[in-house]
Amino acid sequence: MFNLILFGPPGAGKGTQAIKIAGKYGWVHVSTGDILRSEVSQGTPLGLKVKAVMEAGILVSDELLIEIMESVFRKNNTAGGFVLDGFPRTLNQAKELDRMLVKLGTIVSLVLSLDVDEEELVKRLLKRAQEQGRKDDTEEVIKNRLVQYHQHTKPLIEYYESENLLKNVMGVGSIDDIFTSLCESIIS
Ligand code: B4P
Repeated sequence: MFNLILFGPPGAGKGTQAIKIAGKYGWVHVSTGDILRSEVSQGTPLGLKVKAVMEAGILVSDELLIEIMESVFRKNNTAGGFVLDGFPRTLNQAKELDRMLVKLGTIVSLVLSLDVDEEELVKRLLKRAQEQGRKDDTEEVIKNRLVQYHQHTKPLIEYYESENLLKNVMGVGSIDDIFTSLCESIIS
């Protein structure tokens, strides 16, 4: 089982690239952002709980995320691989992920980190706001999401570097060129 984590700040293109990688290799694409947004749009009890938090650009609690991921792994226990997009986002989530994978007799295979400067991130997310109207793509919420990223998620770079699992990939350029670089990092 190949377990790939696609890592990066909000707007780095994790979702965009994760879909392409999952399609190419036949792996299961798990986007925690998409899972949470679908709960919100269906108005489930979980969705009602996380709606305000997401709209403010704050991270949803580790407890809920870990519960969601356990159920994803249980449902897909025969998968050949996973592309994790947006998870883990805290050190606690990363450690829980390790524990879940051990239970399945596997480990994190690779972490690919998309490097994109902050000016480009904001530009992309504001463009998406115009195209898709996502509630967390306003200028103020984007600022919050970047603060959350620097406080809680960026420290994972050190965690995965120390495990020798991290590779950096330039996340600026055409979607196809970035995809090619990611695929090269997967096979090398
Ligand atoms: P996510 O849905 O994961 O949101 P994201 O970080 O904005 O997306 P991504 O980096 O995937 O960017 P995308 O490809 O869409 O999270 C949303 C919220 O959910 C969080 O704020 C949090 O509240 C909650 N959440 C999710 N996971 C959680 C967790 N584990 N723990 C706690 N809370 C969690 O690309 C962005 C835009 O750029 C798109 O419009 C795209 O078309 C464009 N783009 C992509 N590549 C490009 C390129 N090369 N050039 C130009 N534009 C490009």
